[in-house]
Amino acid sequence: MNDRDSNLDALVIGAGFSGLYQLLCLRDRLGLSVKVLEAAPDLGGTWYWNRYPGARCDSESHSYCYFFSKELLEEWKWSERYPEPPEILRYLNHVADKFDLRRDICFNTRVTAAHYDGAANRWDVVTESGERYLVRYLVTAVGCLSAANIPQIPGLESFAGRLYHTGQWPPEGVDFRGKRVGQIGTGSTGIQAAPVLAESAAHLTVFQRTAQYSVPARNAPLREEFLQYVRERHDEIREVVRSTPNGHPFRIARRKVFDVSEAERQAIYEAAWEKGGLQFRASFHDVLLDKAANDTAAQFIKRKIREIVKDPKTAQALADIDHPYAAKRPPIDTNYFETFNRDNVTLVDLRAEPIERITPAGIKTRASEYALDIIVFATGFDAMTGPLLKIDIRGRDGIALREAWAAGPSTYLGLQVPGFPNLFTVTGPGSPSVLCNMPVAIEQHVEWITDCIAHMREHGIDCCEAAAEAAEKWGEHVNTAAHATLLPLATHSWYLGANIPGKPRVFMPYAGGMARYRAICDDVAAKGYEGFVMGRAKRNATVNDFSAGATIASPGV
Ligand code: NA7
Repeated sequence: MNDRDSNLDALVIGAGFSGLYQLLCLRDRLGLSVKVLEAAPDLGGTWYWNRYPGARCDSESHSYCYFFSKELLEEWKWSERYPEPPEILRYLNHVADKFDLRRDICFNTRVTAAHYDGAANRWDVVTESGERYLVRYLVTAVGCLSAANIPQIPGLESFAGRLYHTGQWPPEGVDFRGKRVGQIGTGSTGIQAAPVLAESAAHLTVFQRTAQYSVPARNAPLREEFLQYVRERHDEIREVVRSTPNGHPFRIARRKVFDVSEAERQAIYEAAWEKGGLQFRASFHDVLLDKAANDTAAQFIKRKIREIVKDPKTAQALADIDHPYAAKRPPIDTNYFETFNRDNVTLVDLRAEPIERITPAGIKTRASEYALDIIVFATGFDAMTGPLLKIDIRGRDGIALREAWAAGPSTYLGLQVPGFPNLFTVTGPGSPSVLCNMPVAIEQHVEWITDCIAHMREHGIDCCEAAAEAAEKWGEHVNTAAHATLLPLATHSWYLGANIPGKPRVFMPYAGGMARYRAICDDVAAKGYEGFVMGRAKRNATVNDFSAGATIASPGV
């Protein structure tokens, strides 16, 4: 093992949207010495790994970007309404070049452990190849959806063909021509992948456990007039993404579902369907708040599915959706339902015939055996907590994060965990994160963390830690915010951790809305970081001996 590198102030784990901006803020705004450690051979985070066929961003490109630099906004031009991974990677590379970020990123460097050394008030960070760093501040920028979930189906290792997970896609791509392909999973990813796989595979068999709603994305190249509009209105767009609950560049309608007549309602849904995208969800104010209101949107989409899909049995299986619309992450698609009208595509309804095992030749369900050359797992992620728990993170007194979160994640504002001083978690559980257009959530977190560290340095504070009481109250608030919506009614959603066997069922993202969350965070900071214990760690003493004057205040919720 190498000697510890103690010359850095801060380490950032991950070089996606979060890590790049966090590096820029800590290095160029605060003047800290910082390095980013990234497991992949290149930058991009989610977009480095998710290069499966059909992969696209579900946020509209003109809002899927950083807003901190006017110059950056003005010089970048997106080509499509929803960009594909190569274009997003080009954008992130442009950002990295413009701000000279690469020189402080170590690629192919996976962090395996991070232990808090109380005596030194430093994080002792270890990588897979044995490098060690001793730093004051540790920021995780590991993403919410980066720990791939490959379900442990019996016989998995016996399969004689090739297996791929969409979130670990080989950069060189996969040739599906002439192959019998099985796709397990019909979430946002599977819904994007199936139409593209069907175009090149000899046959595609889609294994569906839970039917999902989907609305057409209506992707298209961006016309010059639109680009011109965006160029002239960056401030306005920025204002919208910062003031709407989901950080998207459109506002949620004020009208409620039953404020309008049945005919008017259908016309509104029809127009939203034609327009496409996540905006469908914003057609009425109460779609995600009132079950009867939600039913009208659900019925509209189910009717569309039955109209599109010609085979009545397949249509029935696709439209047999058991949860409210948008209670699971709502996918958007390009010809997903139409794909089931192709001769080379079959839907297998796993509710009727569950998978029994994977065999050398394919997938065996209760009713049949499907011969396959390739299986694509579009089975999602151990979301939000998974990427953090993959690292052996230990806080004060050697407490493991895994132990601290045995009953589910506990954080204050999704930014810090009690018992883990100076550890900041960008888009951690308990923050809006996945319920928001991600770059908007990321920018807010990165800037808040930067301001917090600046505050510490200005005031000679060298230790910041979420107070246990504040985290407890915040956890209650996160739970209350979720239950004010229909989101918890999808009892099998990954928002609740329900997709991972044995994972505690806790609603993880903050559903109170990004704008409200931003106001809470700003208020906490304005009140001297209320709910955080700010202190000076005594030299040669354990860090929980804070200097006199450290405050534990109640959280600002
Ligand atoms: P999701 O949304 O978690 O979808 C995973 C899909 O895989 C979903 O249809 C699951 O069915 C299915 N699945 C998971 N495990 C199994 C097993 N064991 N057998 C059969 N089917 C299974 O992941 P995505 O990658 O699509 O999307 C993740 C996010 O990325 C997305 O929300 C966007 O934010 C971007 P289930 O519904 O659990 O019955």
